[in-house]
Amino acid sequence: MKVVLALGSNLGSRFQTLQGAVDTLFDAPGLEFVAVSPVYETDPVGGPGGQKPYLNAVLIADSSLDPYTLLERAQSVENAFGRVRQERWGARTLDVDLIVVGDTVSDDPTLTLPHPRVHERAFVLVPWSKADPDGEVPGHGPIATLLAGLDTQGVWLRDDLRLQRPE
Ligand code: A4P
Ligand code: MG
Repeated sequence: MKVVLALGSNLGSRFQTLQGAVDTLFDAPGLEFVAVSPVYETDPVGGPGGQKPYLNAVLIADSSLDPYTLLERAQSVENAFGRVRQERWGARTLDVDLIVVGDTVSDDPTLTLPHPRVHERAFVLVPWSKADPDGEVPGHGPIATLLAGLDTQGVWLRDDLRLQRPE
C-alpha cells in the first residue's frame, strides 16, 4: 500500500528535525522508504498570527501496516522530537500527518483519510508533486489538477536543503 506522509516544522532546528523524523519513521519494520521530496519554506496557513514560516516536505513510503498503527508511529515520532520543545516553547517542533494510505477513505476524527485539508494545501501538494508526480488524492483526483487550481505563492523551494534517505 502506498503511504504519503507530510512533515512540517516551524520551531527550533527545523531542518534537523525533519531529517530526524525521516530517520526515525523507518526505524521499525513495516514501513519502507520510497522517496522524499525537496524541502520548501512556506508561509504559515491558519493558526494564530505571528507564527514563523515552516519547512515542509513529503515522504512516499510503502507499507502493509494498519492505518491506525501508522498513525501511532507518526505520533510517537512527533513526541520524540516535540516533547523537549513543547516544554521550552509551548509549541510543537514537528507535525507528521498521514495524507493518504492506499485508497483508504475514512471520516473518523481520530484518523481522517485522505487528510481532510490536503486538496487545498499547496504546502503539501507542491512537495508531493515533486516526489510523486502521478500522485492522486482519493475522492479529489490527481495532485497535478488540484495544484493547477491553487495559489502556490508562499511556497519556496529550499534548494540548499536536501533530506537524505533514512539511515
Ligand atoms: N488526525 C485525524 N486525521 C489525521 C491524519 N490524516 N493525520 C487527528 C494525522 N492526524 C490526524 O492532530 C490533531 C489530531 O488529528 C490527532 O490527534 C489525530 O488523531 P495534531 O497533529 O495533534 O494537531 P495539528 O496538526 O495542529 O492539528 P490539525 O488540525 O491536524 O492541523 P493541520 O491541519 O495538520 O495543520 N502552514 C504551513 N505553511 N505548513 C504546515 O505544515 N501545518 C498546520 C497544521 C497549519 N499550518 C501550516 C502547517
Ligand atoms: Mg497534524
